Amino acid sequence: MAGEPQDDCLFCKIVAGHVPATIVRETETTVAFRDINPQAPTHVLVIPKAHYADAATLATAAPDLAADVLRETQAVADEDKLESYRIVFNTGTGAGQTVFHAHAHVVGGRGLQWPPG
Ligand code: D5M
Repeated sequence: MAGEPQDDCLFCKIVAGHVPATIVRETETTVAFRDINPQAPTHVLVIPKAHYADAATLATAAPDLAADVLRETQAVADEDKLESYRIVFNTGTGAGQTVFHAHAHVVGGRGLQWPPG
């Protein structure tokens, strides 16, 4: 069911504390942790604690929670004192989504090219 923890979801396991992560921020509804394969000096993932497969599902089913995630991306950028940064929601395998629990990548701390690959 949407929002319920999924036994086979890596990020639900991080939320539950069953898989370790370098957590940088936590709120009642969200967790932010460092990406295991960082693409920039700051590369943090912000996730809702509740399970939604991707950003589109999250935004439709739980818009207030989607807003919480966005607010936390800002907080991460502020904490790392990023003047410029990128927020990415890979959505679908063709766009590079590999973990099907909605997550925002906060990427910064170096110059970023546009368009992305
Ligand atoms: O992003 C999924 C991201 O999740 C990818 O950048 C690697 C990261 N990842 C995978 N496993 C872990 C753990 N255990 N800790 C932290 N980060 C992790 P996507 O947009 O789905 O490709």
